[in-house]
Amino acid sequence: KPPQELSIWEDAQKMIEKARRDGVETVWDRYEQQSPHCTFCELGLTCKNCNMGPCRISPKEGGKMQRGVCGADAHVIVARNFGRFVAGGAAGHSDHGRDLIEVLEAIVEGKAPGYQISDEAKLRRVSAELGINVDGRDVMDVARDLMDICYADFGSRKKEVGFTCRVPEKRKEIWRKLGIMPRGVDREIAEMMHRTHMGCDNDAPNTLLHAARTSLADGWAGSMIGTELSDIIFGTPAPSASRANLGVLKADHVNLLVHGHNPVVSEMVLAAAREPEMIAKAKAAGAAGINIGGLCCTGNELLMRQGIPMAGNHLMTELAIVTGAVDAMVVDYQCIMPSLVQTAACYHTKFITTADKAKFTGATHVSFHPDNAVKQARVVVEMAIEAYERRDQGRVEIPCEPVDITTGFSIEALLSALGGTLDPVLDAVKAGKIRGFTAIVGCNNPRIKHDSANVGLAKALIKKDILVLATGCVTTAAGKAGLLMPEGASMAGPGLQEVCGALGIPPVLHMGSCVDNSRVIQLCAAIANALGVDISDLPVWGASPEWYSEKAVAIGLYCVASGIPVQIGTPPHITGSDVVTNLALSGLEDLVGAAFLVEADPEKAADIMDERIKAKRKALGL
Ligand code: BF8
Repeated sequence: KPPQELSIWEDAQKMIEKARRDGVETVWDRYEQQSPHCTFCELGLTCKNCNMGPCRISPKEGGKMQRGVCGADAHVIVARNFGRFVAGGAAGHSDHGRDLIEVLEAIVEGKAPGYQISDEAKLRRVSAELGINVDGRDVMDVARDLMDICYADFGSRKKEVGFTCRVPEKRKEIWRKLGIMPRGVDREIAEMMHRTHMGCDNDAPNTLLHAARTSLADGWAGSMIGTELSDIIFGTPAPSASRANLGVLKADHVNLLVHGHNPVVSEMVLAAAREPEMIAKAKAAGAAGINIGGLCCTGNELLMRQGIPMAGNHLMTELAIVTGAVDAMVVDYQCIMPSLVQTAACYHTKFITTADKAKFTGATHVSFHPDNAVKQARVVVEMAIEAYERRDQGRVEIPCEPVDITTGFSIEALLSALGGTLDPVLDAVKAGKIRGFTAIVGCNNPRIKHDSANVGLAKALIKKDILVLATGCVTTAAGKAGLLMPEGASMAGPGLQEVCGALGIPPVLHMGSCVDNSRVIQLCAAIANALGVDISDLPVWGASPEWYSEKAVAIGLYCVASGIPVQIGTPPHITGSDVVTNLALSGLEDLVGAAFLVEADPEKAADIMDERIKAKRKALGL
């Protein structure tokens, strides 16, 4: 396919062309090789959970193969597969959250040189919320108690995870009645694996309810702990200016890209790159300096807190290397295409892994732990400088100029911009200037023209005076489209334009990484609490038009289970079961007050979302 059909962006199109010239395979090539995909698998009708199989169920009713060898029917198999998919996503976010607890533990024990408590006020505020006595106590004593409470949220000893203290009482009652109150992160994930073992939970709706519980443990515990501890350790984001697209790479600098998710690694690499000694080494190697750029979610983490520019999102990661200007890419875990090892090998790029739980054959492994991170970060930066010396400037092509963006809209930053209370925003909602909110989150997927739906939906919604919040890979998409700048409000409807003008904010607010979708649910809960209603009463949506990952499904499900309906561009592998599909698209509405909408067309999706927002506003008397 011509590059213009694969991505909406000039930088992507140019680099796809260059990859073809350079003989480098990309995700789009492999997608084509894999197409058409297996129909059984697409429908969710294959089961590999035991060694009597693998089995597949015929989608034709009445045909042969209506049950697996064990007797499981299509509904049970689809629900089991979906449950494990959600468990995978919840595990990813939550294990990331646990890594932050381990860093906090190392700080408390004095074994984490380079890490510190950067936001003591937030440490005390969050700890107090969780019932810890903070008055007059030493910061490290409070931190130790917070660490203990967070660890306990992963276990089996709680009836309700700690941050459910933020959830409106009405919502908690729904969860208790349905038996989906999250008790412990590891517990719900392990129970999901147990239930989907052969011969356990053989009732599809029952399995799906536990999938919801598992996702809630992610959103209200694993991810929320990840966000809150990241803020405490690295600082709570505040609005700042930055830039995005492949133009953030600099031909005359050592370019070091951080990719993955956890700021535990990327923050330390950034700190090392800023050391005068490292800059001197880069200059001695002939470079003008060291340029750190972000990819994917750890890029979001550095962007939110440090204003570090964003080189690209998920489908840009290979293309960044294709510029020939990336000297090193350092990664931790999640969403890192295994292909990057081969892409890097086509150039001079050093590909460096850092997490012992995410090694890549062929990569250089520099093992990061809280006690050695400062030292290892220097090793990484030195490797980038060495690679710069091998760079062939004749192969370098930086395809465009960067665009300006603004970032850093944590809840704390929003509140402080609004004078300490949500009232100005609520007033704008009541006056109809802001008609509702949508968090557009998640990924890219080669099934969909890169960023076409992410940008298309954001533009369609702001035109309807719906304020958009962006996280994850949607951030870069929105930024490249000019939607993260106050001037982007010119693309919004008149009401939103007025509010953005008055507050000096963009029509799309960057709230962080995918783990930071916890900020979105926290904000929804805070608005619901302020209005004395349930989250499902609010004129809000979640959306993930180009999602691809298990984590995105976990996010979608915890939003729905929290009362926030979610639009997705493509369905997960559940359509082989009408029981499961109907539950996802409508049945959940009766149970939790929200459901999924599958609509690939951004304009159509925006219209449907708008109708619901109208209905919710009316029910609230607005
Ligand atoms: O957690 S948005 S492609 S990078 S899964 Fe991955 Fe999707 Fe990007 Fe971050 Ni989230």
